[in-house]
Amino acid sequence: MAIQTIKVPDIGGAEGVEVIEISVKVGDVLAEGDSIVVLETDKASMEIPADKAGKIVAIKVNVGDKVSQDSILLEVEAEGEAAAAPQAAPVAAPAAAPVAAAPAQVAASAEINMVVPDIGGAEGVEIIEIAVKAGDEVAAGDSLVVLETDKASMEIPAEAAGKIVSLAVKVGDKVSQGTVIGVLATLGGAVAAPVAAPAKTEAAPAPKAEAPKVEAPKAAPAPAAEVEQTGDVYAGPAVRKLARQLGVDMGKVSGTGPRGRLQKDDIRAYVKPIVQAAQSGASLGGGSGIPALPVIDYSKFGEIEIVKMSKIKKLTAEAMTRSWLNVPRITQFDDADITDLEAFRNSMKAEAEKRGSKLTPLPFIVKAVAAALVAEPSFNVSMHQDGESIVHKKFVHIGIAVDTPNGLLVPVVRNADKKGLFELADEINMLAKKARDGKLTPAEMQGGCFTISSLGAMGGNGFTPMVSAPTEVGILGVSRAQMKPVWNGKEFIPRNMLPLSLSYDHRAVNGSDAGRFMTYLVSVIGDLRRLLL
Ligand code: CAO
Repeated sequence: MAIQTIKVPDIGGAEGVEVIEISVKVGDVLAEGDSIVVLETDKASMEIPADKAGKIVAIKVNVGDKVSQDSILLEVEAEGEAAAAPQAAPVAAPAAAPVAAAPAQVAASAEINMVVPDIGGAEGVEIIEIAVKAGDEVAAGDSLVVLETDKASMEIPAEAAGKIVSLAVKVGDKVSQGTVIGVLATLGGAVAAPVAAPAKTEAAPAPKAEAPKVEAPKAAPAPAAEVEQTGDVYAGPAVRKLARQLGVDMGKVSGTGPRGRLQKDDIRAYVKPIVQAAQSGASLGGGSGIPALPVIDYSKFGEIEIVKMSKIKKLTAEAMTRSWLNVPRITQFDDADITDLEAFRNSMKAEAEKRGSKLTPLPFIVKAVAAALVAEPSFNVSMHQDGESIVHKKFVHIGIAVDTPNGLLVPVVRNADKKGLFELADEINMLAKKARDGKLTPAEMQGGCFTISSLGAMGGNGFTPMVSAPTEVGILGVSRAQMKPVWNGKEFIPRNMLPLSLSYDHRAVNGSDAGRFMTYLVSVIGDLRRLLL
């Protein structure tokens, strides 16, 4: 495969033009016409498209470099003979280099027809934006309409100052050189710009078949500030097109390019959270107005590997973000004294083993939580989607967070308040095994009223679990029990203390409800005889 260079085409004689953006990287496979760099004079920006297809093997310029016609930009490994037309065909024309307009037709009444100037021979070019309306006063050079081919967008400026009398076109119309855009009443009847110039000039020779890759062919040597902006937006044609395709109001997007120029990634970053929020179906609120996170290229800092997340991890990430953004969450901490519970559990171990059960502290905690949900029903609710009502549940189904190789799953123990300790232990073990084997059914993960997330086997003093919204309003985090000195009024005595963290949705649950729930829970765990009361 031959290595070929891509050079700066004819940019209308402009010299030492700054490279403000490099849109590609080594290894990218270019198609002909793909934007590779953006150049900028003090008056205009120009996207330089590839005139050859191929894989980029070297980039010969850096942002900030100054280039002129024939400066080498890239080296590509061209695909076969696919190299495109020779350099003679320019793809960029500087706004500073005037492309003379078709002659304006001066009416005796000082009203002139505003017409589409020479647009490089392109025919049937779509109007994508109309920047003025009848009655507007314009200065010479003000943008009237924006045209777009599939490769370039062009602003058509007013060639004289005056008042727009009428418009003859609308968005979506197809126009060519000479098409009348509307009628302009010129100031004092004078047409500011010379109009007799031929359709083409040396400075902007006609490009190949398509329209020139310019941001604004000028009908007259007008000030080119508008070239880079429509309204307050500073963006190239490819970015404008993407924004239009996605229905994005570019004025709402912050540009991260040089001098605030909008880039495609800015548009994507703006759209992504909106789409994600819409897809997540979050109905109890929304994440609008949340600024997008910047896109970071970590390979700049060292070697990296990108691994796709499992389906479960992706769903968990979505659920966590939903919860984080929608639920005003509070977490309350306390320690439960499990000295007696542990003594009882150890005394039951042999019996448990005999019947094939594994009795960890967890079934005791499930039993205590079930009792707390009955005693303090303020936690056994969901926020109604109308945002004004609370759904009270007359059943006690408890979710158990299970860590699996593919991510977090939460199977649900149904009617936990009506089950004995061995039954709970067996069911938790069965569900945890099914979760790890990837055999849980959707029904086994639905209907939970409250979740317990136990990291007790792993360690830690406490954590702030996330409420599973919208179905639940509370979740209990269980950390590792340890012996601590506890003051009994006379002396410090060693007690086995279990750290608990209770997170709750403060829309549904008040701090006093949470305080009562936690106090009850701690008292039951501390003395299981309370379950009999
Ligand atoms: N303090 C001290 N020891 C504890 C404990 C605690 N709070 N909880 C459990 N242990 C002990 C158990 O008694 C057991 O020891 P023995 O074998 O000597 O009895 C050991 O730790 C291992 O317990 P286990 O993990 O096998 O069983 P479990 O009933 O405690 O938990 C399950 C079951 C499924 C909840 C757990 O395996 C699991 O997956 N936990 C992770 C949950 C999770 O990821 N939560 C985070 C969600 S948010 O990201």
